[in-house]
Amino acid sequence: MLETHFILATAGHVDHGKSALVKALTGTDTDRLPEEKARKITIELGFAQLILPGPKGQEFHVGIVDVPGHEDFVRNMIAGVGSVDLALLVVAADDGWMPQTEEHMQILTYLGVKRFVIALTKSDFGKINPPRRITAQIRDQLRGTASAESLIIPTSVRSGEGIEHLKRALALEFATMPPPRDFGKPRLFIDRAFTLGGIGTVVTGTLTGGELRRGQSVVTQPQNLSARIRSIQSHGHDLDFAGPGRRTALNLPDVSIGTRSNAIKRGDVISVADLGGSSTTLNVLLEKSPRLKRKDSAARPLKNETSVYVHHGTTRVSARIVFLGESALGCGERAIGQLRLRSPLFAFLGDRFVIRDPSEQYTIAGGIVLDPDGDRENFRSSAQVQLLAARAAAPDDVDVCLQSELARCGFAQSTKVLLRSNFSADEIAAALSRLQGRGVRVLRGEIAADAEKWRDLRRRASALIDQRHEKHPEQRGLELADLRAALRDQPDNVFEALISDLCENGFARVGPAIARASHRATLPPQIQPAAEKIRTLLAAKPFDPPARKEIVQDRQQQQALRFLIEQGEVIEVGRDTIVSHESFARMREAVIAFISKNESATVSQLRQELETSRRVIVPLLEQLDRGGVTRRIGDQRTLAGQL
Ligand SMILES: Nc1nc2c(ncn2[C@@H]2O[C@H](COP(=O)(O)OP(=O)(O)OP(=O)(O)O)[C@@H](O)[C@H]2O)c(=O)[nH]1
Ligand SMILES: [Mg+2]
Repeated sequence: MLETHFILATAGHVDHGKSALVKALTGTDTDRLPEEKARKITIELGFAQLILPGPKGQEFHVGIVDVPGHEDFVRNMIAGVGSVDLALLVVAADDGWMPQTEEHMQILTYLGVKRFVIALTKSDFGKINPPRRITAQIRDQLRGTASAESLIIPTSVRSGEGIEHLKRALALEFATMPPPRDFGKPRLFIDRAFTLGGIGTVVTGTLTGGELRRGQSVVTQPQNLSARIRSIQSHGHDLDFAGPGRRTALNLPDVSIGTRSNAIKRGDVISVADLGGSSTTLNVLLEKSPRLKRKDSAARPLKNETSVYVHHGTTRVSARIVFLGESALGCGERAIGQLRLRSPLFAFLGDRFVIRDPSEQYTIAGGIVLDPDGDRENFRSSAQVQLLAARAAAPDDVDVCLQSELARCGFAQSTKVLLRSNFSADEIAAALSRLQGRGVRVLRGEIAADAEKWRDLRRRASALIDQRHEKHPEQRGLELADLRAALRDQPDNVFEALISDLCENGFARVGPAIARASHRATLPPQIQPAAEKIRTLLAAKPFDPPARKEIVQDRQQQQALRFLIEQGEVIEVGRDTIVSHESFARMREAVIAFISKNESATVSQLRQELETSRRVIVPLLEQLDRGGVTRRIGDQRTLAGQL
């Protein structure tokens, strides 16, 4: 049977019957704490499982998160609804749309929840307040929203009315929804962390974005702490792996619970190592709900430099808001800004968040992360402003996000670009190939580059090579090490991609240098006499020429010698020993002939045979050893091929 996993969260005003409804649907009492029992309200998140048959024989395994409705616990409510597929918004028939019904609705909207089913609870109170009137009030509240057409189902846990209808309605809703996205980037936002005797640390949360496996190494963010998953459970069942949309418990025996940097706690995120780290500056698109009523305190314009709480995943951190342009954000408005966080968050491009005031009384805004690696100093640089403007208009468009990233940074490793985003590696790769030739270039399959920035880099490189040819026509080209230093040390793979790109476009590698393919090194006339002098000196005593420093004494001679070496006419035998190519070949033959005849020979025998000096023969033999011609055994040389 096809099992699909979804997460549903309740929402709605205090005392409207959320927990009672979850109990009627699942049999689970989600209010477990003594304080919850005593006060008859929900304080902490509660969890239950509902298995629903689908219309086509499928089975929906629904993890339910039951949230508190009381205004003092909105913080817990937000932590429960960070990664939900569907909201079950509860409105009591005897009370109607109330302040936390509204606040929860705004929070869910800020967090991007698009699917709602509305339960009109306590329908047994219908005589006091006819359901039709409340239904009309609810429709009124939903008008113009994504949830305007949501089903409104009267229910009563007293009479049992509507419970089966609600189950069918939920199943039909799930049947039209795609399963939670698996984009290969798992994150489990921890909502509970505790220690079990004999088992050790256990954390629970809603898993999103990818899979986690038993035995897998994971990393806890933001403290970047490694751990290994010993076991996984979901709703009390052991699993080999868990996927997105599942309530998930992980046993992490290697780490302890606490607030120190080597411990984990509620609010932290379990993820995998290759997704980068956390950051303390987020560039974001902020919005303030158009639903806020002008007289509400929450409706006051959000001013630049305000201190707020940012709620992301199951955590919240203090932050200062800095707008890019505006001085304040009013209801129904959007603005690009930067969240300067007091402590780091593990956020992705595309993540949503909620903003509350510092006294934690009001939900005042929400938004979406446009760039998880904000830069405080360069926030208003033109490259940054362009990136933010493009993404603010289309934060879910992978092409836009990719193009803007490359336009800002120039080049990046194609497997690392947009790593901390809600796009999968496949989506990014597909976007890269779509954008090839449209402002983006992919080089050697591994470097993604902004086409214009790449052209610039190539232009700079070819200008440097041409300059070298012009200034030093006697040289074979520009040494790669010099080119790299002049281009301010690009990373290895960018530099290699640049060299191969140049080599496909009119340049060629010549040993450790690069040159125009058409370049032929020539000695300028004023240096030719110096070259002649070197030739003459080397030819006078071909096997025992003078030391290099005696041959080369001025700049012109240095230039001439470099030319002769690069052309292969002169061989550098040792640091202070040069011989002509012809002499080198003859000495090599003589060494081979002598050893062939005698099986082996000492340095001194070979020196006498060649009538040369130790200064020449020692480095010559070392070079022949390195070249695989001879082999040194003790103080004897044999031919390398003999053994
Ligand atoms: N008559 C009647 N009472 C109900 C119904 N559903 C819930 N109640 C009562 O309403 C009260 C509140 O119910 P809860 O389920 O705790 O409400 P809640 O929305 O979970 O409250 P918080 O979690 O604190 O926000 C309880 O006394 C329930 O017995 C119903 O369908 N009919
Ligand atoms: Mg409750």
